[in-house]
Amino acid sequence: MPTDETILPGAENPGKLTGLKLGPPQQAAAGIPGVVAAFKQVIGEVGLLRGLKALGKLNQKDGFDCPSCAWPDPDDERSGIGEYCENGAKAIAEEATTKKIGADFFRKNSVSELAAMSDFEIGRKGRLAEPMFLPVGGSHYQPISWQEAFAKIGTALNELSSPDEAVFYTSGRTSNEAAFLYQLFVRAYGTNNLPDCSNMCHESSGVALGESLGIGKGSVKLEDFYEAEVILILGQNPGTNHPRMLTALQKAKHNGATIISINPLPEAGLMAFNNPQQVKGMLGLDSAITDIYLPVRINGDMPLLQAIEIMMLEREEKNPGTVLDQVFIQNQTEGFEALKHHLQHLNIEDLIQQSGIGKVQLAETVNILQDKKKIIACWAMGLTQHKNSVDTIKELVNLLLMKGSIGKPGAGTCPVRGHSNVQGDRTMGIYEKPSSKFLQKIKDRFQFEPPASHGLDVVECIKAMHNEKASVFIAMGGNFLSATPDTLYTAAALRKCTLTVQVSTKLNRSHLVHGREALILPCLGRSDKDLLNGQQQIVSCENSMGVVQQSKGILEPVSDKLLSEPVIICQMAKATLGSKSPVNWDIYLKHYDHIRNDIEQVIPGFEDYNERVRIPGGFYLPNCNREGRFDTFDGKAAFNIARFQPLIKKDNELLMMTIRSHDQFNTTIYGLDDRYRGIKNERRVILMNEKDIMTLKLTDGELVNLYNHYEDVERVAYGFIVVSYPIPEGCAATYFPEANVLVPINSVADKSNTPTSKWVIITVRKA
Ligand SMILES: Nc1nc2c(c(=O)[nH]1)N[C@H]1C(S)=C(S)[C@@H](COP(=O)(O)OP(=O)(O)OC[C@H]3O[C@@H](n4cnc5c(=O)[nH]c(N)nc54)[C@H](O)[C@@H]3O)O[C@H]1N2
Ligand SMILES: Nc1nc2c(c(=O)[nH]1)N[C@H]1C(S)=C(S)[C@@H](COP(=O)(O)OP(=O)(O)OC[C@H]3O[C@@H](n4cnc5c(=O)[nH]c(N)nc54)[C@H](O)[C@@H]3O)O[C@H]1N2
Ligand SMILES: [Mo]
Repeated sequence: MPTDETILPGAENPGKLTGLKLGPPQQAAAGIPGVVAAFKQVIGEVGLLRGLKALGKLNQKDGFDCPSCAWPDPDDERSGIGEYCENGAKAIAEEATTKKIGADFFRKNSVSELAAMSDFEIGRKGRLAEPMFLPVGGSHYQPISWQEAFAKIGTALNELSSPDEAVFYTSGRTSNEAAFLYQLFVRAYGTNNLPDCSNMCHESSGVALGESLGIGKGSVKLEDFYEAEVILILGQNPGTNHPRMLTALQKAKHNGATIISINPLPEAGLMAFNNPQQVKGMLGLDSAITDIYLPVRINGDMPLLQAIEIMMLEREEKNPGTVLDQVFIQNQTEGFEALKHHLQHLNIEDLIQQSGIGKVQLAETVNILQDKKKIIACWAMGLTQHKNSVDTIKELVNLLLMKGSIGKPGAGTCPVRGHSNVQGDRTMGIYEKPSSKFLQKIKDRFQFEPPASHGLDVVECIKAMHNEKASVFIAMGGNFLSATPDTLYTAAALRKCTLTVQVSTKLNRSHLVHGREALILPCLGRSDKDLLNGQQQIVSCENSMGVVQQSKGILEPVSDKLLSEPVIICQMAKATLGSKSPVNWDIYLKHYDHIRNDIEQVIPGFEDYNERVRIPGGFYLPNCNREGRFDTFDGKAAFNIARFQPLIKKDNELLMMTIRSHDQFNTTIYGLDDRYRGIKNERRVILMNEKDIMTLKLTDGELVNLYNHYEDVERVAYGFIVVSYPIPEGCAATYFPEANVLVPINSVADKSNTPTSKWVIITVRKA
């Protein structure tokens, strides 16, 4: 029988390779194979009737918000064929499955037996069906009543010598209503320890945009795509992670936009797209998406952007007023002269070399950009998870500002969010560093003094648990153990806790790597019907473009023992705060309209929330950039000066990025294929350039171990198969979460503290 010590937490079992099959990477995304794959999965897991019912309401105005990514829905008409994508359908198959696990399942399967299974196997077990408790030293989870579970949480929290010894994690699927209540409970209890998945995701974007443009969110609307002249896509794989974005790109292109993709990998969806909702796509005829593909080195984006800027400055000098928007620069920005001076003293040859892009392609890119005024920049994790991410994103902002491409139609910033309500959770106050303005609003409305000192983010809270400064861990969704860096370190941190509590829909590894006592609290998902006192409730979410709209689940829950997240939070709060609670939780337990009434009083932009959330399609939140303003301290957009620090690594070292396959949603593994990249039936692979494979005296298909030695600690990921792939020399790619063991806890982005999941130095040795 395997024991906890022999299991590598968070990783697919390295002893169990699943049998790699390789094909050529695909040239185009989606089309019929995508639809077939999605349908098979939904019908298999959910059943025909329930499956069709769910898909029919997915992303419709009277339906529920897709629990997959945060890409917006069209404001006007929504497709009758279905306003969803292959991977949205897979998310539904995962959530709406009729399989369930309860007391019986946990009696038959010990924690260590479950921990020996792969993430893929664990995910297939079904929906969590009743609250479960693991006592001190217990080998099996046992059933527990909701009342007892809440009492245990209340007791554990009240026994701490300070509220700061507890941490409250949130993943980005939590609705606005649940998120608002959660932060309210946590602050009424007395701490700002509210780490969330954002800390590992778009935090670098929030910091960079907030400092340079005065708002941490993107500025574009979907319609802007249809007016843009150029769309830059950096560090993003929309074909897999935001498939409906391809429809927008296709339309943008049809309207004349040029699309420039900047990515170490030639991702299928970026290259071409078979739109399954158009006859042409059904017939398998693709539309090319990318006009210029720049195969940048990992983290070569900043030098690339600087080289582009230098060339634009030179062309502007030669023909003043033809390349840059001088009026905009003059009136709306500060710091341009300093930036110009800085760029003129950089060596463009060095920058080009560090970016990995050839001069011809660079010139071609500048030729396109030089006379364009309406540019959209889209980006995701390929820009946010490096040491210098905040500066790279500010460099991208520099480019947009030089062109006056912010605050007008067809132009602006588009950080493409991940989780479907990650942006809304932040708006609701899930943030470890709340502003004093926000806290004052809480105080005004609820008449208590919320804690003012900053709380812990994800990395800080892992360290606090490791150092025994925090000992109760509560998670509103997510899979903390597998999503976070340095898996063994994080596992040790969680195991030191006195109590770990997971509010979850599905079993995951964070239930199996736990504190001395552990609770699993099963909740309703987005697609489940939420009845309160006989009345069906709605919740709401904010998408990547700041639209807030309602979401109404429609499926019968698989078990009558599930509670909604808002109800679970109210009950936790009541059990913890008791009669001294400054907040009346019972009123929220009557109807969620009461939650929205209070959100309206605390958070700007939510006037008449209950009315407006019921308007089909929802409403836009205010956005200063979109309105042509910059809410910085002086009202101007700021150019930023950054000096790129080239990576110093040894000849035998590679720079590794950890990425998503086509068959996963973060730590949820839908299947073992990465269809677009031609990799099938195996996740323990490392993609390498063929020259590196030769130089390191390895062979394609060989079994290797991966090592990282940051700060002299050896981290090992065992049992990966070498796959020769078109990736720049010196770079490598593995899948998240298998390779998270290698991401050092102390390797974080400056200013945002985001783990550098796409910037890990490794060595590769034969296994
Ligand atoms: N189906 C599905 N949808 C999802 C998710 C999922 O797991 N599955 N996850 C959701 C979440 S939470 C998020 S945050 C998003 C993630 O969406 P993405 O950011 O698209 O996801 P990643 O796989 O992390 O891909 C990053 C991309 O960046 C590239 N890249 C890596 N390093 C660099 C670099 O240094 N420079 C440049 N220019 N490119 C680089 C990689 O080659 C890859 O194409 O997707 C969301 N949607
Ligand atoms: N190495 C590496 N690490 C990364 C990344 C990377 O690119 N590389 N990406 C990072 C990013 S961008 C992100 S966002 C994080 C993701 O981190 P998390 O958000 O913590 O992880 P998920 O895998 O999305 O969480 C999945 C679990 O959420 C639960 N769940 C699903 N739906 C619901 C719901 O409606 N309610 C509740 N309560 N629970 C639900 C299920 O039990 C499921 O097992 O990972 C980060 N980690
Ligand atoms: Mo994310």
